[in-house]
Amino acid sequence: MKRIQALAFAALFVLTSTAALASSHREAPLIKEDPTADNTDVYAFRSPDAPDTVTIIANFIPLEEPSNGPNFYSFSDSALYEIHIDNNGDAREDITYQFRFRTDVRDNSTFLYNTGPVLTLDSANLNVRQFYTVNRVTGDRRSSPGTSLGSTFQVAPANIGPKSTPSYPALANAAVFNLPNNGGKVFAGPRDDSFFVDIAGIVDLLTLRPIQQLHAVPPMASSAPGVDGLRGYNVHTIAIQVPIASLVNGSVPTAPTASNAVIGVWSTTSRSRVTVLSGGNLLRQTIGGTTQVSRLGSPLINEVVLSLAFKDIFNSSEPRGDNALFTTNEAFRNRVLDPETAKLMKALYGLDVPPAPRNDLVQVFLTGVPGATMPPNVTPAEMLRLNVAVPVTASPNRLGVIAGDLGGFPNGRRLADDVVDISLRVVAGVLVQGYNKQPNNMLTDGVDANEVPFLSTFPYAALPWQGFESRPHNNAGTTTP
Ligand SMILES: [Ca+2]
Ligand SMILES: [Ca+2]
Ligand SMILES: [Ca+2]
Ligand SMILES: [Ca+2]
Repeated sequence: MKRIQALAFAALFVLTSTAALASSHREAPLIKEDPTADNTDVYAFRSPDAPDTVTIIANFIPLEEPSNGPNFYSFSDSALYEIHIDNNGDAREDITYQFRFRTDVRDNSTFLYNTGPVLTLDSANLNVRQFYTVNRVTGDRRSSPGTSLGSTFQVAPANIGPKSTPSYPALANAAVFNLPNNGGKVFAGPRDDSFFVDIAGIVDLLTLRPIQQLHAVPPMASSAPGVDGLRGYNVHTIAIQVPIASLVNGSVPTAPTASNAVIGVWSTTSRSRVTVLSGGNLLRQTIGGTTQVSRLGSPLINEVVLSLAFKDIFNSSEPRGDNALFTTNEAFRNRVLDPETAKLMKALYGLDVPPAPRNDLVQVFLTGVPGATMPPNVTPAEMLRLNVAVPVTASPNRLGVIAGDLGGFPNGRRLADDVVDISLRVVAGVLVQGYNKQPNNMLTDGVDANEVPFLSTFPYAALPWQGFESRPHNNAGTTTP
């Protein structure tokens, strides 16, 4: 009986906390009903091939099945997608890039997405096209419409198959556009999901397939590898590459200790407050202002840390409100200071984890790490913090800072950073003296890398899986035609 109670207790932990180790895919009750607005991951890093720039990538639409035609996945024409940057540590955005999409159908007398091979973006055979505008707002994102950086950028089309998109890499490359005044580059379109994780294992009571015998001395790693649950699936990516000079407050910092070296990055999606559906030809109209429905910075907090009670609140909140919530709401504060996932590790695996209060997690989640990613006079807030003066690492380590690679997570986040393993180990206490020990510092889901290599140039994320040959999860398809 006691064992059943313990298991039920453990199951509760899992249900309320770890399902979401899939970064931010369907992580909260309301957003899972709205995939086109669901921000799955945010990345921010100094560009390895253009180190005077920062690349920011925001992914949307979890678990896109690549062959999902004829109405292929697209960005929502009625959503506002935004990337925010706080460059002075006060938890308020100083720069916002806004993206608004519109779909153009050449001929609505056919149901076809394309009426023949599509070799170029302006091909007359491409019946359904999506275009977008980019605006740059300084200061409060709602205070002004900002400056238009262009209104005719085209979204890369779907990777359909050998007859429709026979030269997909060139087609997708044509969807990389320059921003005006040497302001950088922009891309929007489908890509392989850069995130990698054994979702199935983690939601099955935090099963870490490679680590079956944590109590053995030394702990034994079995030969069972993890299963990348996102293998073969696509997402929709918005990527920008912009000069560091255009992001920081003041001149470009030359040393990581410079007072303006750390920027905070997060992405949001907003929708109209009112949507009216009417019969007849099923008109859908939106009325009035927008409200935020998705928020994502660090891949950790709304996943590993927050309970169901806070997940929808988080998606509608802004970083400027985090500190008040943290200081006045005991339940919220305890999510960080005494996290469920750490208790779960103790309950399920008997792991020796640090006792609460976990001030090490406050640094990782809310303030940045002193001497690395914490701005001076920081207002605690959840965002992805990047020190833009830390050099690009020549040979990156997937474990980032905890493995001594200061160019990776939680100093920003690169595509190949294994944030699941890093998160498991950080929650298990590897940043706390006395807890950086086996097996705490061995935790892994057994998926160490994306299933296909990332690109060496912008937009870095791998090409999307092709519909015709796709076998999601079994990896029998190809990302190129
Ligand atoms: Ca999400
Ligand atoms: Ca600010
Ligand atoms: Ca992938
Ligand atoms: Ca991993």
